[in-house]
Amino acid sequence: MAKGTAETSTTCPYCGVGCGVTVTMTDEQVEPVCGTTSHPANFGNLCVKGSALHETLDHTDRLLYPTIKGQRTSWDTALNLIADKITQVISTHGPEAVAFYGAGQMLTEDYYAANKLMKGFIGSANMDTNSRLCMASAAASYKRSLGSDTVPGCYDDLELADLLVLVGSNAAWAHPILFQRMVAAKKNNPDLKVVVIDPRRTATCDLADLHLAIRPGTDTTLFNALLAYLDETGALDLAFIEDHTEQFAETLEAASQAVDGFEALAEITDTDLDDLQTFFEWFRDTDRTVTFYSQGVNQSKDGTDKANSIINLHLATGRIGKPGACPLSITGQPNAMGGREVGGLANQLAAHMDFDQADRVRRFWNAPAVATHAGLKAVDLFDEVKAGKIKFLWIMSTNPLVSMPDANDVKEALSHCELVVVSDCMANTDTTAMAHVLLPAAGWGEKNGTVTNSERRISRQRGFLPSPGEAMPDWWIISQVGQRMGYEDAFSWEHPAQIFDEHARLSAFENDGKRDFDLSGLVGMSRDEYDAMPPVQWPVNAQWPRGRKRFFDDGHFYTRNGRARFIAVKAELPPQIQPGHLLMNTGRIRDHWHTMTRTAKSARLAQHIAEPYADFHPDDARTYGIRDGGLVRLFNERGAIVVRAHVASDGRQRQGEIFVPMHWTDRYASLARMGTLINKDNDPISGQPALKRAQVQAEPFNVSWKGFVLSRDDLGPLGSDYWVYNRTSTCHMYETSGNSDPAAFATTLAASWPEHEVLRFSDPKNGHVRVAHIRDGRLESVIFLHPSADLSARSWLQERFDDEQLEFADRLALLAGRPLGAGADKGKIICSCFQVGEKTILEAIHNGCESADALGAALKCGTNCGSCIPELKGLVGKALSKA
Ligand SMILES: Nc1nc2c(c(=O)[nH]1)N[C@H]1C(S)=C(S)[C@@H](COP(=O)(O)OP(=O)(O)OC[C@H]3O[C@@H](n4cnc5c(=O)[nH]c(N)nc54)[C@H](O)[C@@H]3O)O[C@H]1N2
Ligand SMILES: Nc1nc2c(c(=O)[nH]1)N[C@H]1C(S)=C(S)[C@@H](COP(=O)(O)OP(=O)(O)OC[C@H]3O[C@@H](n4cnc5c(=O)[nH]c(N)nc54)[C@H](O)[C@@H]3O)O[C@H]1N2
Ligand code: SF4
Ligand SMILES: [Mo]
Repeated sequence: MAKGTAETSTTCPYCGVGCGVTVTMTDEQVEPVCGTTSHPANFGNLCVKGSALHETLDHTDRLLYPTIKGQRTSWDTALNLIADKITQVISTHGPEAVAFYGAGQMLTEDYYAANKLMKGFIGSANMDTNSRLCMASAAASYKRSLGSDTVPGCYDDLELADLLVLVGSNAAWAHPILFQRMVAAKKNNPDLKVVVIDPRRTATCDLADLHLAIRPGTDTTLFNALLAYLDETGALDLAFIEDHTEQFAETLEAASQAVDGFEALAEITDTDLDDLQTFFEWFRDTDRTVTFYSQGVNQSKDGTDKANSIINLHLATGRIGKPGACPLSITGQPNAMGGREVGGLANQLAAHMDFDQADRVRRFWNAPAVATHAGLKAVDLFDEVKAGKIKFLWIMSTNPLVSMPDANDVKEALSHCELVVVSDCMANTDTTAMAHVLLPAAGWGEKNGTVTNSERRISRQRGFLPSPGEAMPDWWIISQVGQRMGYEDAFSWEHPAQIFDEHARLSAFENDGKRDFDLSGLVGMSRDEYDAMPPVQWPVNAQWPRGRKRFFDDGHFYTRNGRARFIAVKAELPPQIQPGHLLMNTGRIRDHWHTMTRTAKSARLAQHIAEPYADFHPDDARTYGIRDGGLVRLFNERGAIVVRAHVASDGRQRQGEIFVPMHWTDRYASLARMGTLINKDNDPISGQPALKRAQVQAEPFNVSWKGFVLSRDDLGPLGSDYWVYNRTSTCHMYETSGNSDPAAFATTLAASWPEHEVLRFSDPKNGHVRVAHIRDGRLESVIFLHPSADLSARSWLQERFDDEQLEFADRLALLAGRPLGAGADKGKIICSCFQVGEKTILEAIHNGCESADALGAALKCGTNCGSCIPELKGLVGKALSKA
């Protein structure tokens, strides 16, 4: 290592794959991060979000100091205010009037502290988390069936399987490193078949031998029919059913009533009969089957049943806990699993214990008021806030004004609460705007602790940077409040290692093999041992000192009688779509993370998809008069958004349905919080909202001009009818459109620019405006507006923000937007890692690079993280079919 260089191994803060990341600091500079070769989740690979981590660490927009009603204050004042308010609310209204709302992005130690304070010392279980929106149904289904919230398998199973069934998962974009492992597995094992079950044809389908583009919500019917088919064709593992399970007969009976034959099934699921038959045969004939599922399953009104219908299939065939055979629900957030372990959800207590074990937890914590019954789940929790019953609400590490269903109602709810506290790293999220007290949290790279990934693997997050301003780790903030409420002993930790130790001891407390979650083997680690702790899959105990890959291979389950339970699930038909409405499906894109507070900082990530959009089937676009690339207004009785319309002429979108990404907020777009359109329907068992479903109407959003604004400074909300904010590597960039007079809009934006610093081109008759602001020879801003011209080429203008002094020729060219002479534009960036644009790629295809590999060899695109390979293949396919 070079002089002044330090290396830290830590874990990626994004998705539940939980990749190891190695960070090198050279003279206090963070070098581009790499994957940790020895980490068993990723073996050195990183996806595009992971590899852009170092680009998100600057302090722009960071929340630096505690504030009360917008005024800076000291930690002491803020913490005392919170402790006093909680104490007062408890004494006047009881503990049920206090609530916490956390996230699967808190570290286990943070989460443990918050859960202990609420469920042990405040005395209610009103601590819920955004995991309610994410994997509550998966957790509920495991508990119903296996007796515990235990993920049976591991990532290696993906490589050992002969059949991978991906249900409601767009792993290519949402779990890219696991997707790459699947891609590699298929290369190594030509017999491996991949089936994708998703109403949309996503990038994940690139790997599919079979894609079932089912009618949304018909999964349970499909899996019930499959169970009946397995029975009819003699494919059940009768010995396993007999020895290790119960309730099979009634479950099969219910499943058999699902549909009558393939034709009926094809009709209900709106899929091809032959495809269904193929899928059923493959499932019947393949012992090594992994069913990998995510939000298309969980975020449904019947999410728990859907998940159980999958688990039923695996129990019926004995395909659980065996190499290459298991149901594998995949978690989204880096520490969704850790949240489940500490009891972050309102219906759990701690360390996989339920409220019937409250006494055990009380004795361990020596706590005065351990909650004895479940608290409010997210949707109900915010309803109670709105009803004025919750007087104190503390939101940590999540942005519910964007991510909750009926997001405008959540906004209104917060305005009814006596005290809203928000802990976040960022100052200006949609949710921080509603807080009375803001607490600056230390972010990734600044804090220490652990996270657990989708295969139960606990990994260390290690800090390598100081926190800016007065930001502090969440566990510290929470324990300070605990101390100030009078519980000095219970919250006296000085380091997360002590919290982890307590967490491990609680998991071991009076366990004796009765509970799946057991970290007894990690009790009593020294600080050094904690710091050096390698990634390990729980449980870690005397029987499994190095962790356990798979559960249930021994046929033992954590139900009272040790048998797994089949769950009879009745498939409900999806609701009728009202005439004139479209079914809105929502989800993720490749390069943004949730509400974008971190990924929007990386210019590279912003390029892949720069605007909020809706994918339309061409027939629907025609019906509603929507043009590809035009703006569309989506609305219903709850809200409205305006996004870019993409007309999917490649068959990726089913008719009558649209897809809208979840990411854009009021910070990044004029009107794009799609959560405002979704109602509060949720699963009766898990309480997980049906976030994949809303009925909306669509109409063109007509504008008379469009254009862009580039600026050295962040201009905040732009004030035009439509705008979207993006960072570029040199400046801030707004896409904008409007109906008002474009010249007047430009004049308002330029109001503060001294006239002698302004270059102007204006053709008011044609609505054509170009303005540039140059100060001391440096470019400060440009505004380009036009009713119709294609203003997409702008990379040259962006580069000018890097010039200390504009060249004379460039000044002349400024309002042309391109250098005098030619200057090629790369087009839309497809490969973020190597900044390879669509135009460059199409040109290379034209010149004979007719596969993703050939493109990689010529342009390097797709050769680092590989996330863009499906798109490269798509471009090749499209170009070749055109030719
Ligand atoms: N790039 C990126 N990656 C992420 C995240 C991110 O924000 N950005 N977030 C992380 C988090 S927290 C999560 S939870 C995961 C989510 O990961 P995924 O669940 O894979 O992602 P989504 O895009 O939410 O939804 C997956 C698919 O469900 C499909 N679907 C909708 N309705 C149905 C249905 O009725 N049946 C079936 N079978 N499918 C349906 C959708 O069309 C969609 O393609 O991603 C994680 N990874
Ligand atoms: N319609 C629709 N809605 C959805 C979904 C969907 O598919 N469709 N998906 C749902 C799912 S699965 C999820 S997981 C949620 C995600 O939704 P959210 O949790 O609301 O989204 P994030 O942007 O991840 O919010 C995390 C916040 O925590 C802050 N933060 C980051 N690190 C820290 C830290 O260490 N400490 C503290 N205190 N703050 C920190 C970030 O700046 C950010 O403001 O959205 C849900 N909502
Ligand atoms: S797949 Fe990408 S986002 Fe997910 S943990 Fe790995 S590097 Fe991070
Ligand atoms: Mo999630």
